[in-house]
Amino acid sequence: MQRLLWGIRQSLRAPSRNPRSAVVLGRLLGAAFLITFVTGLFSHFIQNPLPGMRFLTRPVWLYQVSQGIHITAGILCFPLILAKLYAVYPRLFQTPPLTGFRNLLERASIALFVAASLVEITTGMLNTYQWYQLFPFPFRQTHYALAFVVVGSLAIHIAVKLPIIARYWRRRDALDASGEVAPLPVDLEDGDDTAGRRPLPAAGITGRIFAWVDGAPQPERPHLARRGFFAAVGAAGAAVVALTAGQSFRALDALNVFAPRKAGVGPATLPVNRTAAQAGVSRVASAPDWVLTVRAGQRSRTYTRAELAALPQHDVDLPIACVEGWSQMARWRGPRLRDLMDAVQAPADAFATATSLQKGSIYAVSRMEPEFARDPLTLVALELNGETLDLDHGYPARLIAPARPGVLQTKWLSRIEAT
Ligand SMILES: Nc1nc2c(c(=O)[nH]1)N[C@H]1C(S)=C(S)[C@@H](COP(=O)(O)O)O[C@H]1N2
Ligand SMILES: [Mo]
Repeated sequence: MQRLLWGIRQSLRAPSRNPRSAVVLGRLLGAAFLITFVTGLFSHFIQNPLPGMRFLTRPVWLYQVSQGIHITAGILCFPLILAKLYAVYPRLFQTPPLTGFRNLLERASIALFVAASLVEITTGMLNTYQWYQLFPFPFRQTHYALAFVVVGSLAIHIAVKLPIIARYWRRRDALDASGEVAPLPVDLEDGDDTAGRRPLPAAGITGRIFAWVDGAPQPERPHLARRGFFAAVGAAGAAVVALTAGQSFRALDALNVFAPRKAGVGPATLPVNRTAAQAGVSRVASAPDWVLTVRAGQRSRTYTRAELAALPQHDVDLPIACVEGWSQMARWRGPRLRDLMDAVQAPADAFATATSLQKGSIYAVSRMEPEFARDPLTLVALELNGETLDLDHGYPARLIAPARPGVLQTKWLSRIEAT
């Protein structure tokens, strides 16, 4: 039994577990969380704008890059958070388990932070594979709400740990003359409440167990050195990023092993997110009597596909940039939305609400701010990469606009209303 405890202590005392490692990892993790939070808010508000919100329409790849960063930084959180937990988890077994109010706050906020962030990144990751069915709650609302729990508990955690963070922030303060990480000063130990005092002895059986653990022999030689630890974390981080980021960043496409979609695979070489069959529109979307209705107040017009094709046609290069992280540039051709809006004399500051033939899906309607509706690059697309739009890409006609998320690029259009 003493041997077993000795083994536990040995592994808990790895030199990579020290306040400096915790601070360095914390900084990286903090940066990754901040980046995912900010890009996440952008994605949230462009899909659910508050009244009066306006958005940039250039660069056309703004959403593509922002969401690519969101997913990539989110994936990077996995190795970072595991490393951070590895570096600090012996703290779970501190003796005694609570030393005061500050310590209670610290432990509660870290418990909440760890739990919320693991759920956040795991469901986010599953969502990129479209495995929404795996959890019994709506993804979008949960992901959004949890983000605030994560950021809030992180803020408390940082506030409580600030003295330690400051003490170990700079390398030259963190290491002593021999290059070793300086031991945590007694007054910075978890739970400042006990500073300068002996911790209260824990009572009863738990107290005896803790005393026994404390009395176990100390390890003589470290296990895993600090350098090796950071090299391993760096390699794991680089690997998960390199093996998935290709879905968002073309330069890494060849390495895109794990990400769910491959560039260039699909009709007209563009991946499909939801097929016509999955959306239940195959029959209505291929009906010969299809028309697009465009309305502004009392004025309305209908267009057959041939009539749309007879309007002035424009070619634009715009990406499909899915919230799930994959994206791809494509060439689209069709009439401008603003020409259709003008034909029914829609006011210049009108929003455009596009409705799909698809029924009962949140993707079936997309509301567009005037800056997108009036943009010369916003088309009712009839062709993709030089071919008639495939049924799975939204035939007979779909919306395509710059700097917007894929979910708002509505396929199988039925109506466009100026609102
Ligand atoms: N009507 C409708 N439009 C839709 C969708 C949908 O499910 N239904 N999916 C959206 C999503 S999530 C994306 S990423 C893009 C993908 O376009 P693509 O399938 O042509 O690549 O279409 C969008 N348009
Ligand atoms: Mo999407």
